[in-house]
Amino acid sequence: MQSVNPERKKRRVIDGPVPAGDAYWTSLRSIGLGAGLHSVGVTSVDPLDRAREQIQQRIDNDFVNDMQFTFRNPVRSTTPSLIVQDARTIIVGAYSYFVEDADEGLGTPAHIARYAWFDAHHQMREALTAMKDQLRTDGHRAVVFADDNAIVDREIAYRAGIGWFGKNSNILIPGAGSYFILGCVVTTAQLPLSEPVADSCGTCTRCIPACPTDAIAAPGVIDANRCLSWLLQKPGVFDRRFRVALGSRIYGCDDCQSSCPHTQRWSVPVTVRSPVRRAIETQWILKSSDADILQECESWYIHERNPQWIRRNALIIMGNTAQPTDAWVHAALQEYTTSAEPVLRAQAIWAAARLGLVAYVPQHDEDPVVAEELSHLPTLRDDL
Ligand code: B12
Ligand code: SF4
Ligand code: SF4
Repeated sequence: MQSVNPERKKRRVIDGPVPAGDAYWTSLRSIGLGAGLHSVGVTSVDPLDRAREQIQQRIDNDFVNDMQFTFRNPVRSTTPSLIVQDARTIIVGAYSYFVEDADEGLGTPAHIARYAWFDAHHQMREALTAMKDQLRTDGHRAVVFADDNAIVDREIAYRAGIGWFGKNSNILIPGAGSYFILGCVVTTAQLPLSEPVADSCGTCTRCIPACPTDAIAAPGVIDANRCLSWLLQKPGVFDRRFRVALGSRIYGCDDCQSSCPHTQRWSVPVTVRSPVRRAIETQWILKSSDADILQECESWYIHERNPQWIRRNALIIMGNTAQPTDAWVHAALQEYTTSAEPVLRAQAIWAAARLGLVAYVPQHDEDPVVAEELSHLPTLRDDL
């Protein structure tokens, strides 16, 4: 999720008549679909009023929990006309990230959510770029935004008729589910606007109880204080209340989508042009160098590119899923219960207590974060 878009610097001046209208849209549409997008649609650059109001409500209801992204500057991220001079329309594209499941055969897997199994963003950006290039060739200004804090993607996708807002807050595409990422091309071209599609959740509410932490506060409303997808990215000690629920997740969470009947039934397999990786060995994370972790997790959002947040998550997974008899667990506890980083010391102490390896739990620690952990030690894991 980047905040700086280098393409915005490249501006072109429009001379004379430029192509527009229905026939032009038909040709752009086939370029986008031909480049791998599953669906495309068009919306205006009118302000995203509903998204702005909802962002403000999330802030007022204390659902944001230090997230920055589109919440940092809500007016900017909901005013598309500000991001490309004289823009008239936004072409929105959806790119599938669905790949068939398979066992990675790892001893203690740290599971990755589907959207990060491969670099889907790179593939989507290429597809959007194909449309952008055509627009520029035809004399329009056109800029690609893919998971960029400058614009609220789901709201423009809804307006462009890509799909409806599911109760899990994702955009669901009719007959294709929600395993899609979204991006757009903001352009000066005048194109026919698409119509939003009707809600098809109906009376279904399956995703709400499927969330392991009750993070769906109301239909379409996520409380980031409880959402594992955010807590895995957030810096600091992992919220104690949700460590057990984290299970073996290392990055992202799929439960509110994998529980959805539309997504279960209709997901659209994508052709992947890079290696697919569904999980990483937990042991590997805990013994690898900073450089190796950052390289392995290159496309992930990692706060300040600091690998300690990935190690923190791996320590929780170890506490939740590893066997206390494994030699690597002892090596990791030895290293991390004496780490210079209080956050890692605290998480390692939690894992040691969960695994019943209390010999690694110190009596005292001067650091307030670790001292707090020592006064809230968890009970032994149920299966041990
Ligand atoms: C911040 C963020 C997060 C945060 C907060 C999520 C959230 N719901 O706000 C965290 C880190 C938790 C997160 C998690 C995930 N994210 Co995210 N995230 C973003 C980001 C950067 C901004 C989202 C935003 O602005 N939210 C603002 C709030 C107000 O929007 P909203 O929650 O969607 O609210 C809308 C609905 O409530 C709707 N609405 C209003 N009234 C009503 C009433 C009803 C009944 C309903 C149903 C809806 C509804 O209108 C609101 C405004 O549009 C976008 C990228 C971008 N630049 O837009 C990606 C994005 C939303 N994330 C995405 C993905 C893939 C995910 C994950 C699936 C990743 C994973 N596997 O872990 C999870 C899904 C969690 C979930 N259920 O939302 C995709 C979504 C694709 C899709 N098909 O919808 C996006 C668009 C990235 C991308 N470019 O593809 N994400
Ligand atoms: S991503 Fe996971 S934790 Fe977040 S709302 Fe969905 S199911 Fe709940
Ligand atoms: S599980 Fe049901 S309620 Fe939730 S998004 Fe899917 S169809 Fe909608």
